[in-house]
Amino acid sequence: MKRVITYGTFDMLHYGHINLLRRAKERGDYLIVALSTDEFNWNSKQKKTYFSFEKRKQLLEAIRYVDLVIPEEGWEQKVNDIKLYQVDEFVMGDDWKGQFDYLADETDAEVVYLERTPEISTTQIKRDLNHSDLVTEHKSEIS
Ligand code: C2G
Repeated sequence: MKRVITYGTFDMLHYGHINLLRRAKERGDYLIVALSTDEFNWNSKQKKTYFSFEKRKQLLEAIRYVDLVIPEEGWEQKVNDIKLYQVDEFVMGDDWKGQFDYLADETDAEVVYLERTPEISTTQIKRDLNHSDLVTEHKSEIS
């Protein structure tokens, strides 16, 4: 059984995340997602998530490609996770290309970067929603 792991915040789940998870699962038989906790997001990634860890975990567990969700509490847990869960392949979107190559030296896992899905991101969704509010407000003012 080939075991794959990937890491992320997965806030406001969108098709870019799903494309990543689908392709990660296609590379093996069992996919583990290490989901960033609220504390890790805030303290280490300066990310304030829209959904809490529990809600983001619930969403990920509903995805057919995902077999197990574990917490990501820090940058340094990856080597231990790979050993503990006997992971064969570590997968990330290629916005992280090169950042995790050290894992191939420190573990038996392969490191694979998959192409990001263009145009979509949680930040973009928030930006678009804010802009649409402004436009709506503006229209209501002039109508
Ligand atoms: N992703 C993607 N295409 C997008 C958006 C995201 O392929 N349009 C991928 C990212 O490359 C990442 C995964 O989806 O592999 C999760 O993205 P984020 O939730 O933004 O995760 P990130 O904040 O990059 O956290 O230790 C690693 C970090 O936890 C990664």
